[in-house]
Amino acid sequence: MSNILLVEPDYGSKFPPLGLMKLSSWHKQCGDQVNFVRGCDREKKNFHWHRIYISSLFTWELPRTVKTIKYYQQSVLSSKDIFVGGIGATLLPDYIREQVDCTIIEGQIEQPGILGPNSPPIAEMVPDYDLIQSVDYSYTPENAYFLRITKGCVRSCKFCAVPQLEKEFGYLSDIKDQVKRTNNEFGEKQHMVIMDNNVLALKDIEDRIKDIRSLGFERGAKRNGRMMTVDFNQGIDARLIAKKPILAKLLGTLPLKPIRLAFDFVSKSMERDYRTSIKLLVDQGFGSFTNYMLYNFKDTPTDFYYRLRINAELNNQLGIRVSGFPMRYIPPTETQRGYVSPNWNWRYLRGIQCVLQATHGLVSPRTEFMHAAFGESQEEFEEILSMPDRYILFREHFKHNGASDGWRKQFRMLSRSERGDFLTLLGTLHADRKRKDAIKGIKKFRDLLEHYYPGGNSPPAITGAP
Ligand code: B12
Repeated sequence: MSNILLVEPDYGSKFPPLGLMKLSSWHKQCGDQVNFVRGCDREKKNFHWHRIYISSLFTWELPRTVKTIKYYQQSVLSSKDIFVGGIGATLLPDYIREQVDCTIIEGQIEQPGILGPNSPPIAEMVPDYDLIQSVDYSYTPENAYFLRITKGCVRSCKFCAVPQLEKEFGYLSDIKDQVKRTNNEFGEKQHMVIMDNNVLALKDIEDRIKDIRSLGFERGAKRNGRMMTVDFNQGIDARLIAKKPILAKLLGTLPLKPIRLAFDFVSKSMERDYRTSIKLLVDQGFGSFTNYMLYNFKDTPTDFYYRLRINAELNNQLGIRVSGFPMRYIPPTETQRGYVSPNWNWRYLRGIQCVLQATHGLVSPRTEFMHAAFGESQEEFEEILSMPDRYILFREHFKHNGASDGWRKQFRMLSRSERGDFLTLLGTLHADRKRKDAIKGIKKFRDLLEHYYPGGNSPPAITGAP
């Protein structure tokens, strides 16, 4: 019997660490003693472990992941007994390798023998849902199956890491089998989260949807008096639905909540397909959408505002709720969150983050709220994003005491090119460690800067804003 420690670095994680949960199932089957912890834990560090597994997720959390690996270095006989895997480790293994000695497992564990002579294909294991009960951290949604039917994607969007992570699109595993095995070991669950990258591209999707229904997840189904739901969490491909309207009909047989599409860029065909697929889904009785909207990639602020307007228009036209879920692009090569694409500037990105802070990341489907949050015109949109954080976050308060009106007056006196210079200056100052000194030397824009850095000082940081 071996003593096994599974560690999820203490970054924010919505979903449970499924990779570790699968590893747990395997080790428990082997009769090993399995422990799970989040982050750096002194008690666990002081113990001797035969093996430690450390997961990784987003690349911008790799610095914290490396710190965690270093923390547990003395808790194993050899640093090679620390196994590190998951998405971050697959995308940027060298970042880890250059800083700390450990065994890095890149990619999916679909073959036997990867973790030792008799190790099984971990990807096929049922996650150990009991594992996460041992920590005082809430993963959401609770009481859900976390499933994958396919791997990879038929598209190769330049902004997406999936082509690197899962090279070929294909069938992964039988959902009925996954659910049955989970039920046998952990009991039935109320909800289903399906994490496929692009499930609708499956040729036999009709049969797979039938599988979901056969597991009791039919439109309107209840369990213990409560609605059962299915969430295709990564969104479904509007372009495929527009091309094959039967897909909307099939989806209409499932209890989808929320229903997620993506509107990631502006092009004539994308806009047409997006509108068409929403209409097709509305015909199936769906009235509430949460749609991913990528920004800070190749798009411009104008494109972004245009997409917000289309959502507002669809709300009004069809009497539905289309909430936008903006997703800020961060290249898969980045280990920090600060990336600013050439078409954007730091202030605008920060402005969007501030607007979204109050709404848990969602853009309200109601036109009047959308207008209040992001402005009634492109010009107003850009003006709102240019404002100091405090004026965006506490708009009513600063409007009331006149501070934001004072700012607006000064800002509107700038020419278009001066505004560009000013926004660039704000980005530079944000990154400047000796900001206070730098501000002292600035003459132009002096009064306006006072709103952002009163007396050269930074107002208290706004959590969540990069
Ligand atoms: C589910 C998911 C989410 C969930 C949350 C996940 C979580 N745990 O909290 C939600 C929907 C909230 C989400 C949000 C976002 N996500 Co996301 N998400 C995913 C998705 C679909 C799956 C990740 C996952 O949980 N996999 C579960 C594990 C079991 O699967 P696996 O990694 O395949 O596991 C295998 C191996 O990796 C390995 N393994 C796994 N763990 C371990 C551990 C050890 C020790 C070992 C040895 C092996 C091992 O073995 C497993 C079996 O083979 C991936 C895309 C993908 N296809 O992977 C994107 C992905 C990770 N997300 C991504 C992004 C960009 C985002 C967002 C930033 C989107 C946005 N712009 O707002 C947000 C960020 C949220 C935040 N906190 O800041 C990018 C990350 C790129 C990057 N630079 O890191 C990805 C890769 C998607 C993409 N299209 O590019 N996401």
